[in-house]
Amino acid sequence: MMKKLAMLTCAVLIGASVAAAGAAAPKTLTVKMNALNKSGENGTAILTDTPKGLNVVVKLVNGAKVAQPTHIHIGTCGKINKAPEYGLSSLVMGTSDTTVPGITIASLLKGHYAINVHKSSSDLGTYVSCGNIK
Ligand SMILES: [Cu+2]
Repeated sequence: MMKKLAMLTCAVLIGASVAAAGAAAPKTLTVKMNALNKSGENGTAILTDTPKGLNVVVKLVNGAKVAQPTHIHIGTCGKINKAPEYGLSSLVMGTSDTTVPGITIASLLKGHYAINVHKSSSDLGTYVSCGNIK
């Protein structure tokens, strides 16, 4: 009798943990970054949910020595809202690592957002790389 109850409890616990894993949003998301305006700055942005917020690591080839302002904007690369929604650390030599508090992969996937890299702080109007968060 006791043995049967223990086995039943075990089965219920396994079932519960499988259900929880299935319902959870993805913990990481890779965004493909595409070069714009002949910059050659292709690469990825890897998004990871952390207890402190959304960690965004951007890695592009052909990066510049000057800081390249990088943000999450509302919209898509084809039709982007010019005002930055969330600031990321500027790219230097193609690399940037930022944790943005208060947002998650799931919250961004509810709308349309894109990661956008600008040529330099003195030439914000020229976009050098962009990736849609989807
Ligand atoms: Cu921007």
